[in-house]
Amino acid sequence: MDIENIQNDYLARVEAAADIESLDAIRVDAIGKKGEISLLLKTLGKMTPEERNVQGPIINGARTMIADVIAARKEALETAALNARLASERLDMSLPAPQRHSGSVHPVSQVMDELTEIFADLGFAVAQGPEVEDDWRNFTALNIPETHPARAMHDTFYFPDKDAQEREMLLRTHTSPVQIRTMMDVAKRTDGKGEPIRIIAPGRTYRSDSDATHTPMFHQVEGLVIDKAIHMGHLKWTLETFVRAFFERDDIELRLRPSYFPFTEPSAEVDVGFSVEKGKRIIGGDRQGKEGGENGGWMEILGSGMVNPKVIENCGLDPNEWQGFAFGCGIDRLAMLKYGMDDLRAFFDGDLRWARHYGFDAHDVPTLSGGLSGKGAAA
Ligand code: 2NM
Repeated sequence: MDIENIQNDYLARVEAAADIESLDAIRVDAIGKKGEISLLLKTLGKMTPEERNVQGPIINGARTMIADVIAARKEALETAALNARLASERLDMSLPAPQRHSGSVHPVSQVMDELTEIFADLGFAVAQGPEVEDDWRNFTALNIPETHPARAMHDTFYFPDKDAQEREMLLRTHTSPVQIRTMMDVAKRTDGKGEPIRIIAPGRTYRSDSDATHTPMFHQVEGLVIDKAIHMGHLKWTLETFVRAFFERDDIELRLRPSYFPFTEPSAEVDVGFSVEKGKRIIGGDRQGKEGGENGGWMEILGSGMVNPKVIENCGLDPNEWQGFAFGCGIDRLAMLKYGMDDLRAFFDGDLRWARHYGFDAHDVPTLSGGLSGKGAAA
């Protein structure tokens, strides 16, 4: 076959090649080691110089031409393949993204953050302490006598063994030992001189109690203000301001009723007024304070009082110089009242459906775990 025909034959096959694989097969057939053109090139050596001068350029020209055409066709096929991929794999950015389950903030954490923020605005710092406490900080320092029912085995989770210093150890039954620690730290740091204190202590507490309204672990927030001339008026204003900020309404009334706690004197239980709207209890509103509970009434939410001078003395401060108020309340109950849950036990069951329903989006308020970054730190 004449070289021009051979060349045209390959050009036609290259033109017809539908993919890279068949193109490569053509390359091997034509200019591969044993390809048709390669074999023709080898015949040059046996030719006379005159013949070689004529055939050399023709055969080499055919080789170059076929190689170029194959390269051009290969590039065209690759471009087409890439375009096909781009078309088929294109992402439609306007399609809705698949639903993702993100975590949510537990109502207890949410309420702790709300409390922290409200009290930070009133100048309170957050204080924390261990959940495993000694009997002295949890009870004795707070003027709770050995015979007090709260000390009995059925209320308190005691550890079977004493600690290295022979102290009776327990799971704290309230966060008051944090206040004790704070006052003792101040007494130590100021060499008994003392200084003003404004703290809240939110956290886990433990009592051996379990029914629809009690879980063995629950959350409390307690507050403590110590200064030279603090009185019950400051207590009432502080709690009123807190309750109105927390429930986000200005028409909430407070009622203080005389009560008794060993660690405060005088002591008061604090009720908030509620109304009934569409069969549901609302904190605040028109009918609050109406006795009976059908259209409104009082609901107890806090305990409080002026810190017993014995407690201040137990912490190493001079009760003739320093006085103040303290209060305590249940965080879980605050969350139920504000966000409408009715079963406390569901708080700690770990059911994700509950967590998704009652949980909150991650937010940006200061968190206890993140610290307060100086905001509202004690004077
Ligand atoms: C309450 C009610 C009344 C309280 C007292 C103290 C301390 F340590 F300062 F004496 N901390 N918390 C207190 C007072 C707690 O909870 C119902």
